Amino acid sequence: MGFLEGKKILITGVASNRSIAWGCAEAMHRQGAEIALTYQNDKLKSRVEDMAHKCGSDIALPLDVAQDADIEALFKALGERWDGLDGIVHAIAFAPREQLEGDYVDAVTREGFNTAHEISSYSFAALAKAGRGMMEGRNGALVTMTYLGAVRAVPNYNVMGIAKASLEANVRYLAASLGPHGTRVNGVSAGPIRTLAAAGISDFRDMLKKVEERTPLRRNVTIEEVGNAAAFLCSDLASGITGDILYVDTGYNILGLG
Ligand code: 0WD
Repeated sequence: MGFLEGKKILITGVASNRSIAWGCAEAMHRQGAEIALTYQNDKLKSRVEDMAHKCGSDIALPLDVAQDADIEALFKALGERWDGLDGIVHAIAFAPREQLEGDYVDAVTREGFNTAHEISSYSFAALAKAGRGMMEGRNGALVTMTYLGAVRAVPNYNVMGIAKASLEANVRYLAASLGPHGTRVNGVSAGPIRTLAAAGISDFRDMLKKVEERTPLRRNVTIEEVGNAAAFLCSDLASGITGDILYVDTGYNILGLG
């Protein structure tokens, strides 16, 4: 029996079979969870529906986190299928491409800053708020995906690093707010993985190579490994853990002079 048997988990941010969200969906399905997926736009609809089927689910719902109406409709639709919710995985981030290259001060704009924060950080609080009712008193958990750029200045990551710092603070504030209602909130800080979102970061290939050369385990992390950690955090095995950031990065974050 899997350690998520009987749990109902909503997973956002599946864009392809390379997505971290897909690693989470597969890992959680393996552990016996019932899965619901979301897709950002109509272009992704049939792909995400097929991926939901692979997890034994027929729940794939639209969600653009920039739209309050989408968030509201998502939980309404989910409520028609499920009597409660035990977990939400937030694996969504976006900044305009020109924000993610070159010098931070040259690149940053008011609009780029606001967009990065709205889509990559506020959306986590928005999902927590909208899902709160369905999760009340079920010992459920929220998990988001963050990156080392939240706490270190990483070349080209720029405004996304500041949005991730906001997201990590969001983890702590949400944990404090939802803990008394029986809901835990944590983040996974993943090492770099080649996904659609990562393709937008300038010199990403170079980043993968540098990590592989220097990190304690001498390899990059996989979506399966990140998914397994997220599955653990959503499970009752992690019942004492909230407000935390778990590094799943083959150890890179511990290095000083790598
Ligand atoms: O190296 C990496 N890939 C890392 C990613 C290292 C550490 C953390 N992360 C984080 C990302 O910042 C993000 O928060 O993991 C999360 C998932 O990212 P991913 O799996 O790397 O990327 P991807 O497969 O592209 O999925 C992210 C998806 C979007 O994909 P694209 O590339 O089409 O923007 O987030 C979704 C979208 O499907 N997304 C949205 N969903 C709903 N509403 C929105 C939106 N407005 N914007 C983006």
